[in-house]
Amino acid sequence: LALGEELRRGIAAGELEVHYQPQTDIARRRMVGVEALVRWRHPERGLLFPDTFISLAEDLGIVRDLTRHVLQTAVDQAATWRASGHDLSVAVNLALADLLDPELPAVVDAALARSGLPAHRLVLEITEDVAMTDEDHIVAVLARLRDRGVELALDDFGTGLSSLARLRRLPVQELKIDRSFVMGIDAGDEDASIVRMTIELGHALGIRVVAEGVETEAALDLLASQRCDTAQGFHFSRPVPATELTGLLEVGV
Ligand code: G
Ligand code: G
Ligand code: MN
Ligand code: NA
Repeated sequence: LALGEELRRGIAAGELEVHYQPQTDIARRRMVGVEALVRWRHPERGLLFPDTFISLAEDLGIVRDLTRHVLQTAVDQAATWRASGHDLSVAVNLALADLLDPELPAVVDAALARSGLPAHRLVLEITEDVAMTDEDHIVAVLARLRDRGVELALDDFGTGLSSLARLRRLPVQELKIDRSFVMGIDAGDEDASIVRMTIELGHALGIRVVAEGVETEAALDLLASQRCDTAQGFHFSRPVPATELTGLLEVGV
């Protein structure tokens, strides 16, 4: 648990950083939002990615501290971009422990109030697996969050065990197609069929659809022909620090 103790210390010492990955409106070819992705600037080990410490934070019961930091940082940053004329949404990932935290709605309210960011510019991402867990309680928590005017996204869609009946009951405004379906997409292949079907499902339910893992112009063109709403991926940018994202906004990505 050495790394766990270090993570407690690192969070308290302000070693977590938030990077941002652009989300582009496909029809208008314009950046409309960012996803906030946490990194840990470890003093000896360098920049650590969330796959090395999120599950550790969950095991230690400190993911709420991590989420509070990411949420406040991301919302403040989106308010700063907004003040300089860039009206972006900002998406923050939540873990199961966050949804089970009775203080979460108040934490969200406080972050929005402090920053002045309009609630509808905050998107909270919940993975498909989490959304399908302990369903009635999760649906109630999501509804409480939704009452604040924040938007809700179902992340990694297609990889978990979604039922259409549950999907219909979830108050989500966005589906994020998992990157495993999008990265190697080619017209006429099975992934293209799955993606097309997912876009149609989302639209039939009045939900916008984001494709993750868009790495090529060809993938983007195919998604455009399938009327996908938004694209995110290395074709536009990898996740970058706020100052670099500001640079991308200024050149008009
Ligand atoms: O680039 P990437 O390595 O950032 O992200 C890897 C995974 O970590 C993704 O599944 C992402 O959802 C998750 N992740 C990134 N940032 C956060 C965060 O702030 N909180 C939570 N709970 N998960 C995150
Ligand atoms: O929350 P989620 O699992 O969706 O986090 C997004 C993850 O996907 C991050 O780890 C991010 O670095 C990664 N990612 C974003 N765009 C791409 C891409 O185009 N290709 C690949 N391989 N990974 C990506
Ligand atoms: Mn995500
Ligand atoms: Na995802």
